[in-house]
Amino acid sequence: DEVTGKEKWPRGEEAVWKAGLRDVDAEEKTITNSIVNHVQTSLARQAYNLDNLGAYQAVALSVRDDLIINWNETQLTYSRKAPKRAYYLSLEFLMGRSLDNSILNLGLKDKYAGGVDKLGFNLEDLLDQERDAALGNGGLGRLAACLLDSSSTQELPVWGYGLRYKYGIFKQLISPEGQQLEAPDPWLDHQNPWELPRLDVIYDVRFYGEAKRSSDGSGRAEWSGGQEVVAQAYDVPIPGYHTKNTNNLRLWESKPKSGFDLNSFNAGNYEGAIESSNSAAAITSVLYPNDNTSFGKELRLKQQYFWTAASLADIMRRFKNQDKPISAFPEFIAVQLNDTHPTLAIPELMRILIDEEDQTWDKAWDIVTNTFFYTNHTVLPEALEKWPVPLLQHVLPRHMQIIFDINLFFMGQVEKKFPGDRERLARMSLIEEGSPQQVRMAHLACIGSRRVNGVAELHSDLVKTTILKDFVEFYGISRFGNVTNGITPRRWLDQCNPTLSALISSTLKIPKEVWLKDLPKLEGLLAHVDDPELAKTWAEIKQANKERLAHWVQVNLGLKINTNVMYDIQIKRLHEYKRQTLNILGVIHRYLQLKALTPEERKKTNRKAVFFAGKAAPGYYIAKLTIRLIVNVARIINADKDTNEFLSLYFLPDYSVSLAEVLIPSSDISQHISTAGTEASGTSNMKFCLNGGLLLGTVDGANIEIAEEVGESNVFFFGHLTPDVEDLRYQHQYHAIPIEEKCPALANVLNAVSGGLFGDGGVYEPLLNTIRQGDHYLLTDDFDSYIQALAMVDVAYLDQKEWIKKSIRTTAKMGKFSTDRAIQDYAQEYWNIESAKVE
Ligand code: 9GP
Repeated sequence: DEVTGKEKWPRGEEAVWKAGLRDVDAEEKTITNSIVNHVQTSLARQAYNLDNLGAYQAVALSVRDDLIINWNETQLTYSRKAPKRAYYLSLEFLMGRSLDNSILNLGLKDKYAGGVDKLGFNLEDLLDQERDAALGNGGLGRLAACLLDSSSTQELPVWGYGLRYKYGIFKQLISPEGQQLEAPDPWLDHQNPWELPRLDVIYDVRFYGEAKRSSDGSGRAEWSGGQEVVAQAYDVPIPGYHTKNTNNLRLWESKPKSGFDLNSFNAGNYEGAIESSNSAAAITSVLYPNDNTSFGKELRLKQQYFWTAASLADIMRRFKNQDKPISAFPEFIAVQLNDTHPTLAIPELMRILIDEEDQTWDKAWDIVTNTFFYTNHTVLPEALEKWPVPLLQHVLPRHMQIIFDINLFFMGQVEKKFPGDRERLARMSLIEEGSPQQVRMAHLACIGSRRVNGVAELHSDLVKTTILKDFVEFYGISRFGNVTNGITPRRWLDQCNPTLSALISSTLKIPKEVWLKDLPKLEGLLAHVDDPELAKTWAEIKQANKERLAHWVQVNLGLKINTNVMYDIQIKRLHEYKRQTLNILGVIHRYLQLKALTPEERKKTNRKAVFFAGKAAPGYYIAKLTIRLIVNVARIINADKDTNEFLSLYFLPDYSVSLAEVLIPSSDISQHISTAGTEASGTSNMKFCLNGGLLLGTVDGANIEIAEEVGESNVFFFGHLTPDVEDLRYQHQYHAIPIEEKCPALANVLNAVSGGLFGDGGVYEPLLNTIRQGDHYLLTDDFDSYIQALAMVDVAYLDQKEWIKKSIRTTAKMGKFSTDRAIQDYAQEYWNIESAKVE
């Protein structure tokens, strides 16, 4: 990807080269030619036995050709203009499918549909052949993918760096008893047309061994021995929307440095011979399936170092090609740390600068602290990463030395500013005392970065007043900021809900190519809220989207769902703080109430279908038990002839980006009901609202900013507020009130479950006990107001006219939540980079 800008036409005849270049603004004929060509050559197949999978592959390869051309021009432009660049380091990129997104962004969807049709295939069927690239757990990984889409769309010189896991997030199966089972996701089995292997972009990465400090007083050290593995790059082109700019996502794969050990092989020790190659390959073999929790596993630490070391080596090589003094590094490079996962990049850059580039400690530290930026995505204690000192010392001996040194300097500065404040020193230290001692990665990320941000206003305030409070007092407030998350409206409106997108264009009288890049333009819909024609079509589209979901469920699960009811959806990782438990207990409460009504009374109630989807971390017992409860409640109430017309319940297995694209446009109401102060932002809340679904939620994360935009009368809020939480938890500990007294409605529901109404006598006790004892997530405090909020939703929904108006108003006010805005915030307020348009 390097061009110096000085080169002449390299070799041969320019005219011949140019005549051979493919026209990216392809005509349908060019498209069919290209598809047929790929069928014949790349796939070595023939038209008469081509199935949908083969046709998908040929189409994908043809689209990839277009992407590669734009990718090349983009890299050429960036090399020639040499602007400051930003690198987004994320251990997760939850990309989902690429074909539909690529042809939409290229503006070629109609032409591809036409071309595919002429070849006897249906484009929608081919789109369905693609496997999701599921290299992430949830919101954090999907945010990274949305930000990349926006970086290309905004023509900003940004690259992503991540890992090419052989197995993405596990496939979720549900056993007949309702247990979550996990199966591997071998997503690369069908070849991945969206990546380009770079056999020549490789770096050695070392682990273990010995670090010897030099005795010459330079502060340098030599790190040798141990294990060396190779990082090889795979590039994934990221097309922008209606622009040639196509950024790069570079994913690393681990490989053995020297095939296998020939000596062992010759000695007949075949297993020993491949051992080292296995252990090298293991590094990028699987994504850790934990969301918002950290486990101190050695392999995870190796993943983190492998990826940061390869990425920094690559960034350094590109920088050095520019022939600039090393001190200019931060003028040309900004590196964003997505959560603490890439924090080892801080000591790694120190190591490179001191041990390899001969910089003094002070100069190196100056470069480092002007290069990195850190985004915090959670204040949950169980998610804040800490690595045991002995483990770090063993795996990365040189980095442990550097971390100790950083801490020594830092503690000196703190002592100077707050003399004698030993408690403060202990709180702020990079090293947490205990056995073993642990390295606090959030502290390292904070002191090694130029700026730190949270992902929604409330969350950024919490970062400043809780986990990093001492650091605000030390550095001053200006180091800390907020960038409220966003979503890309291309995937999360135009692609997943094309009819709504078309209706918006015709209502606004603005082509989608304009408003999809300038989302605040949606506000123009407000002028049409009272238009009965718009309301009618708006409602018809929602209805059609419910039918699309019902069709999906029928085909995939063999269940028939009523489409003439309200759709109430909660889709996200299973986690106690996200309170799927509150939702399912609310469903049971509703069921018990319906049972108690006469048939006549029931007819007056609002009918609804409740949907859940989401994965639980394989080791997260309580979360898995919640899934089991949902599945078994669904079994009972869907079979109850008294009530199933009024209330039905579905747990859709194996939640994914692609399933979200079907679920989100169908929702009337979606639930975002975390305990106040626990959900940093949430992003599916934005997706639902953009598609005209209303929000039922707590005053938490980005829900607050959504309500600020759409107006509180258009959202349904309930529950205690963040400042109450600490007191309530204290009361649970020391002044607990029996649940029967505190919240009889909830006690009644718990008794129904305990009593075996949903079978499985006794299995749910550990889950119910989390509420009866301690109730850390405040279900007993919020249940009554939750039920009231659900009742308000029912009342509001019965007035369909007003409901549709709320829905239009909600979509109209979602302009703020585009990742185009978020990436520009990062570009301007943090990285100081400018766009570099590919002409
Ligand atoms: O839990 C947060 C979620 O609220 C947020 O929307 C997402 C993207 O910023 O990050 C999640 N955090 C993590 O997954 C772990 O820090």
